[in-house]
Amino acid sequence: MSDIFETVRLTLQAIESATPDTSDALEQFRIQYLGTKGEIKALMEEMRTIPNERKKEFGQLINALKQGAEEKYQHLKAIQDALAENAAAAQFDLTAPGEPLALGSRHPVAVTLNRIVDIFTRIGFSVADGPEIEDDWHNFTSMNTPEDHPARDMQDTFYVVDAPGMLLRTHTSPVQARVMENRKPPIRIIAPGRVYRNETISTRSHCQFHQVEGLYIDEGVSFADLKQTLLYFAQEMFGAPKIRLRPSFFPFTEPSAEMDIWLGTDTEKNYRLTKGTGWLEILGCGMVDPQVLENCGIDATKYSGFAFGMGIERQTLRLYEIGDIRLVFENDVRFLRQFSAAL
Ligand code: 2NL
Repeated sequence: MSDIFETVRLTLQAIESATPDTSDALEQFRIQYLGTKGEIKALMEEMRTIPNERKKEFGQLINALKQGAEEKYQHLKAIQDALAENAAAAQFDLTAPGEPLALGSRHPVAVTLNRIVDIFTRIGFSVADGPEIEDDWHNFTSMNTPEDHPARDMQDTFYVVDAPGMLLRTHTSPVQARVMENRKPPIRIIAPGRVYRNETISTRSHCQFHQVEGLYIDEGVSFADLKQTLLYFAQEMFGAPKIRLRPSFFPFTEPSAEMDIWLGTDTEKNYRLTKGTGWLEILGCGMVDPQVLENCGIDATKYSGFAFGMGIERQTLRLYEIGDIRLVFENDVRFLRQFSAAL
């Protein structure tokens, strides 16, 4: 009986004087005193041999023992963990060279866009932008698109369900409409950006494209200015020696034309691309319809202007001889990486 109390006292002393200063020793300490087969557990099991009048005293001693062992263990464990962490940190070589960062590359559509912007800014055009969610006026009505025009069809245009009359712009003309409303000529701008078409032909077809439109309004701007400006563009962009303008129709220009560049038929590729004609269609253009000028608050008796528009993806395919437009939308890095040298 007194032996067991003596054992508790000795165990308490042993715990107090223990100095487990390595992680192995500390683990040993834990197993010896706090483990499921440890000394404290064994002492607790002696409870049934203690006479009732001393059970309380014994219980308190055992609790003190258990608490003392646990506190010592937790305290030393915290110190050892902190030391281990410091040791790991000390091994970190601050002078070692860093992990190489993989550099991304510009998307080929962005490269194409930058080139177009570059060419036009060199001859005095500045870049304008505007909202991608537009109203009917700036996207259609101001641009002379009649109420029953097929482009307004739900099949072709994304309308905002909760906002009647609002839509995703189908071209960047509304950017130019806004500039005309807010500025006086001379106006010489290009408007690059995202445009949206509801392509219901296939669920896999893309609904977002990029476009650049250009606008030049001043006193006495003529079709000759249009022709020379676009010839300069064709030369700079594609190295094309000459252009051809074919009559066409757009609701916002009169007269209107499609511009082809001369590729020739001397290579098999050119022959295929131009269907044997040597000419490749690049963009649409024309003299801004006087009604469009008036719609946007510009005096059509005093001013005239030309405008043009082109899809950028198409120019990208041309520039890099990419065979399938889906490649430029999929953004597979194995494809994109090939343009890392481009600007
Ligand atoms: C095409 C043809 C074109 C325009 C866009 C325009 C803009 C204003 C006034 C008049 Cl503000 N016209 N833009 C003119 C002719 C053609 O785009 O095939 N685009 C992909």
